[in-house]
Amino acid sequence: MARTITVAAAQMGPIKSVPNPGGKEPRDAAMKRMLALLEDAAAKGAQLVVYPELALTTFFPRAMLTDADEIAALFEPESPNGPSIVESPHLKPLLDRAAALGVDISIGYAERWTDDSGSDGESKTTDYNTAIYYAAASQSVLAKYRKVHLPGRTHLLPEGSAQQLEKYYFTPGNMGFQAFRVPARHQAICGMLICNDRRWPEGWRCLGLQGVELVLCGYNTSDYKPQDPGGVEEQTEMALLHHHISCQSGSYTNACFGVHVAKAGVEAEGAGGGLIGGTVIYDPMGRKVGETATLDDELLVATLDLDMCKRQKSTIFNFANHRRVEHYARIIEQVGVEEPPEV
Ligand code: CDT
Repeated sequence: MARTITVAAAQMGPIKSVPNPGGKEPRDAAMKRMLALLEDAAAKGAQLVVYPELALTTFFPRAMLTDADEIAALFEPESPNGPSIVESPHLKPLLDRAAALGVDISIGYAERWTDDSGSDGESKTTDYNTAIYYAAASQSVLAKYRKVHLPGRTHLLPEGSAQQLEKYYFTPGNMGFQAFRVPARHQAICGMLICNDRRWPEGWRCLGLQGVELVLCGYNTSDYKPQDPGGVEEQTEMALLHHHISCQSGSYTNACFGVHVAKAGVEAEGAGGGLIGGTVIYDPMGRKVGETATLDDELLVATLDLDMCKRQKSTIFNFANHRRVEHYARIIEQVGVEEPPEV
């Protein structure tokens, strides 16, 4: 039997941040749009719908918020004994409808995790940039991934610059790159990345080494930063080029499909408010399966034959036959560049 899965990449247009980034109004409006995309995807035969990074809110790391309540409103509280993300009023309507339609969901959100891992078993809260895979068959979260590569910084650049403050808001993920099976989808081997992760071959390879067949990745990538060289058009073109290079090479060198889903368009006036589109699916040969054309809510639906991964996994990228790990120590032992001494 063919191991096919019909996937919908649910690109979202902007979630406007005004007047209140985490407020009820933008959340309700965004949920309506996500539900409309889900209905459309299900009508087109999708078995899995993939939404962007931080899909429930505007991409708030473009601004430095300092009010604790305002920040808390952007996060989903979770802890080992509840609350749980599946019960979040901000996400439940989507998951409930997905379960009724028999459609799986992968979606990104801001997670506020509290457990007793503090010193002396004290309560400790950590904020992550997170994605989940929700399976309709079991009505449960099959897998969770916390973004490892956080771009940007903890402090503001000079006024007029586009800001990227993920290091201010989030802690790097602590779950590694864990592939997982989806039983109801022919035991598909899936993995998740979030935005900046797609630029790092290390994460892809960790998934590749687990035989990954389908990588799911939502993103918010800015189109223009006044502090960088080049005008809007030139920078946008470059941002799209680097996005495609990263996604294409990740799929090719790990012999897997990749579904990459944008939140696109202008979310906020001022520097850094614009996000690229370019939602795209690549196949294990590195070929583009399809790409969106707008900066709005737009679906990209494709039926993927997971067995297509086998050819590359058993030939040019047969890792067991060809990898030479005795020469790769530098990759895990060294972080920054160490140039050879001058001669
Ligand atoms: N959200 C996210 O990770 N954005 C980063 C912006 C980095 S600046 C090019 C990204 O890698 O797309």
